[in-house]
Amino acid sequence: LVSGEEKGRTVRFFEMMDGFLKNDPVSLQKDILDHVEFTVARSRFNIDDFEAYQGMAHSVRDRLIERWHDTQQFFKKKDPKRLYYLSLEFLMGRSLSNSIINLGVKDQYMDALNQLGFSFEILAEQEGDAALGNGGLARLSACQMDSLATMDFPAWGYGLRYQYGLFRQVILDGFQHEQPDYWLNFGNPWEIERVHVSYAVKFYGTVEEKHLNGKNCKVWIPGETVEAVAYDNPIPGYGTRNTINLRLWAAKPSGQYDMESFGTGDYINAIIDRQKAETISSVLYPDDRSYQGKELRLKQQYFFVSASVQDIIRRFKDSHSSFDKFHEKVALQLNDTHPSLAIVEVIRVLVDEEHLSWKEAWDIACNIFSYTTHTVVPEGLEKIPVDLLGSLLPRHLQIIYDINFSFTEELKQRFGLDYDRLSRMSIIEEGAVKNIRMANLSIVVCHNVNGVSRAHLDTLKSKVFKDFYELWPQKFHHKTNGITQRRWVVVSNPGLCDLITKWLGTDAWIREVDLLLGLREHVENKELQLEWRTVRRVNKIRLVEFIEAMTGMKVSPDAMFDVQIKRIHEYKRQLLNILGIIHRYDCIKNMKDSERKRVVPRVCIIGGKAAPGYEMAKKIIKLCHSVGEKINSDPDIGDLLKLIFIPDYNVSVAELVIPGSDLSQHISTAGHEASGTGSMKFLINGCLLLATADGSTLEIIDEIGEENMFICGAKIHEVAMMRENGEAPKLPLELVHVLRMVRDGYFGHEEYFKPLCDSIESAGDFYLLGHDFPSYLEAQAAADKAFVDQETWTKMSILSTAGSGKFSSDRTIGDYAAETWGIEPCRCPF
Ligand code: T68
Repeated sequence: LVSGEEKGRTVRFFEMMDGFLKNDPVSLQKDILDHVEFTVARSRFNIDDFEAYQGMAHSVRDRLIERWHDTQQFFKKKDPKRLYYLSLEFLMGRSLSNSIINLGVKDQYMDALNQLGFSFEILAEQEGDAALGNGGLARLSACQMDSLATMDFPAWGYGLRYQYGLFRQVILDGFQHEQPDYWLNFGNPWEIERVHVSYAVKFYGTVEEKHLNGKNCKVWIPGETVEAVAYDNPIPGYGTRNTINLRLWAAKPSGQYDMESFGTGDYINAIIDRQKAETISSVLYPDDRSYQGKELRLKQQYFFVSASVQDIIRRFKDSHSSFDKFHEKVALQLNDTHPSLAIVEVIRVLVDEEHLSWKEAWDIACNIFSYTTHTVVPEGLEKIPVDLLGSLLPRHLQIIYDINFSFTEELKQRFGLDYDRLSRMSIIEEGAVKNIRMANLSIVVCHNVNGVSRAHLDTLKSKVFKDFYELWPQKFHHKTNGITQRRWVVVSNPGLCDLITKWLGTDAWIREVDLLLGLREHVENKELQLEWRTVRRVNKIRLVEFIEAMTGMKVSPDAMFDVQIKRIHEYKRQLLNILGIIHRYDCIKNMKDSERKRVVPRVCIIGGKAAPGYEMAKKIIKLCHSVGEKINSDPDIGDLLKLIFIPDYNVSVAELVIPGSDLSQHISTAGHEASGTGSMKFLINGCLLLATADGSTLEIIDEIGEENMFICGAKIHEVAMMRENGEAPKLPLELVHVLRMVRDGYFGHEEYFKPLCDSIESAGDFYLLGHDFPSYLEAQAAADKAFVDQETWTKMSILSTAGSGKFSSDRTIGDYAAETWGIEPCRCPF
């Protein structure tokens, strides 16, 4: 409620501010120059590109903040059910282009910069990536934030503001080296520090039983307290005024003093000790699949969860006097189990601090939480040693035991004393080291458990969560992943964006992606085909220049650009790709001149990071370099084949590479990729896919037809059968020959590469490279054949874009909103 006096003051202030910020080129120029002079504190008479970027970024930030305020005010007034999206990783990439496009001011900024004598493209290049995440899971959360904002959902993201994002990959003599990514070095114009929004987060200590207000209560006396300070990152929607918030927490020493350590006179050491608190948010863990039960990782998880839960409850209490409506106003989404301590924290706060009964707190938790898993194998599930959790969070351990007690009682009622089942399903894993199974905890409490593709849900039901599916089939669902067409076409492929808009006669597809289907009716049109090829050619030339700048290699844009970019993993089988390239090289070497004329020239591009401790992945990177060196310098081969490794793969590299690729590879061993989202970015950009029938590829086949793709390899059920039978299939001769070349030192370093060869030839070939090699080569041959006929290729490319609508994160978010979160759009008036 706003008093008359306050209202009058607001109107007066608004008039003094001259209404909303103006977006005509002259106003933009003035704002940019003001920021250069007063925010960046550089002379406006001598501005370099970086300073101009900073000035521009700050002027965009002002416009974001304006809309952010309006949106938050509007949400406050309407008090809709809000979604809180908890993720330990957000891979946002750059913000400048995306922001001005979503704000609808790109053209005005282009004009303004031109008049000032700057090129937008050059300024955009000044920005570094925000890389607060590892791979698919983290980029998914970024795409989903964009969709939440665009679709007007009242949502908040919560995460951790790491000082060091994902490491930078430097290649020296073909080996990966990791360097720190101190991304905040030059300031970050996209965040707003909220020194007044901070919460104390407690660790360690003991739990005491106290009698308060006639009740027995547990009181947690912490051993350490750290302050969580909020940094807000506005996320603008496209075609709407709505700008939602991504709130990231940074750790700071607590304002509460431990008088004893200060009282002992060791003032300097007491300060230094307190400073150590900041390490909690200092660095992102670079392992994208394994869990090591490290104390710092657990601290990070609890730190961000505790601050977020306090913030959510504080916001709710601002406008509600009891918790009766909490479940009608709050939905909490767990992006994998990394934030699953939020479940325990909500129960703890409601019972210990808000004095609700256990039953009330339990019912609330069961109603508000949903969980999405990104894992396909039981070994990939997160476990935390009981001792570690008990010492860091003693009260939480008690609560977990209480939850487990009720749960196992329920199991006994249902299944009798089936001890095998009980031990499989228990939240506590017994053994030499007792562990807490975070997935079991999440499934027990969450009302909804989602997989990330149809095939993934099948695996969850039949393998990973089989027991739980039998108990609660109604909890299990899938929401096939998606990517945002704003970043992955509008920002990164403006040529294609304009072309699509021209042929559809509208740019409405940027919000309603299903309209892309309309391209199908024009697929036979020669004019469209020609324009399509022209746009793709321009993108390829841009990629050629980038490759030369990064690697010094000149490649021909006439060749087929064949790309595999993603984290390096044995199951993703970059090794299969490289062995295929060796085979191709060997074939060309042995060809007569007349045969060579028929070879389709290829530029093979591989990029991706290996987790620092993942030896096999690092060997794959080195093999790629050694093979590349040999092929690229072989005068016999010339432009027929090139192998390029693009170092330091990240979001902005992907934005450049994807629009310039002809063919992309998604060749995980079937059953190992939960979904895969890279394929969707290539698809919407009209790049053809060479893929195994795994994860979301199966749904892509349904949408665009197998005839428009190159599918190879064993199917999921075939892999399962081969594994069950324990058969090690006989390796095809072509593969044996290629492996022999590696073993014989054809590419040098034979000792170093030996484990790679052994993994296929003597260690059981777990990822089935041997089995899939022949059909992989066939798929590659089919791609060559199709590429020769450029008209057919172009049609396949157009049909790929046309059929990609299902794989927009707008569709995913719409499904989550309706089926899981129960939230409605809340659109801020313009
Ligand atoms: C990926 N998972 C899946 N995990 O592998 C991929 N894990 O199939 C899927 O498309 C994507 O999630 C989105 O659903 C990951 O990226 C991680 O990055 C990760 C990080 C830390 C710990 C465990």
